[in-house]
Amino acid sequence: MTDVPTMDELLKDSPKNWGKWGPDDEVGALNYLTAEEVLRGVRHVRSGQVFTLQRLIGDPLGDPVWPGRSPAVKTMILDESSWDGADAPQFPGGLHYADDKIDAFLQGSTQYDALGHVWYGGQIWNGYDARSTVGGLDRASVAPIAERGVAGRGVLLDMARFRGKDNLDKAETFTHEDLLACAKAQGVEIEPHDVLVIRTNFLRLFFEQGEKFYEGFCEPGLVYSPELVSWFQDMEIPNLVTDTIANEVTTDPNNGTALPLHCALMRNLGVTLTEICDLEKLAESCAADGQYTFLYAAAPLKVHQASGSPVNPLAIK
Ligand code: UVW
Repeated sequence: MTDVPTMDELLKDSPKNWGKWGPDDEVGALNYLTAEEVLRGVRHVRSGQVFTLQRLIGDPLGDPVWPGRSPAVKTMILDESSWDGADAPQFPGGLHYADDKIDAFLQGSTQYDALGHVWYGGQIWNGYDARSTVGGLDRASVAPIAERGVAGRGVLLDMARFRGKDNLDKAETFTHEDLLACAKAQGVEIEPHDVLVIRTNFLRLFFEQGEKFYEGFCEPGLVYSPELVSWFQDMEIPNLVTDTIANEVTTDPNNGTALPLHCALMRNLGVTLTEICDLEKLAESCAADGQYTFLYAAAPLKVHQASGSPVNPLAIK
């Protein structure tokens, strides 16, 4: 496509929350999740069922990663075989132990994106200079998000089930109007400050197709429009959580840009993005008991100056 607009052109009139929470803010729309919002989430705990939303890091079946990233490599450093040889370490009393490590992209599995993870026009969230990312994020890294933690009312929007499919297809799009229709069909209302948890089950294809999954790679997801951005702004959505790698349709079919919602929602409004979640057990439960709301709680890892971090979010019903 030759006439793909720049983000500056596409998002010229798009709203920004820069400065709304002060000149040093690094957590953006998570500021909406006040103590009252946490209690609003707690009121949706009814049966005490806990669902973990993280995918297994180092899954023998592979890690679905954004093209260019590689799956986690886990290495055993010490195991019972380490104590076989003459040079084996000795501990008083005969203690043996296992040790291991992983070499992994911080965004190679279920993860929180830092607000400084993407940018355009030389500025990241809150107007900070994009040069502040050089050698590590001095501003808007994931660490402040990890420090505060995330808790509030979560609402599952099961777009795959709503469309009567096992999983959404490559490049299949939906809008905020579709989210509202999905919520209505589920008998739930999306409220201001809700953490939106959207199921597509698209990654099923990764486990079914292997490498073929990446041919003509274009994930399904939300598609940019000024109206959608205004809706997120009006609803004061703090956090968008999905089971896809990039939270939005990878290439916008209307303008050819890549990941414009990362720019409009994350960079400009400060909405935190959470990706590659496993929503299957939660979705089964919601469909069975009709309760699509829950306490959502997540504590990404505190990694210094990082652009993202692994996380195991909880949905508690
Ligand atoms: C990019 O934005 C490139 O990656 P992610 O899907 O981790 O946000």
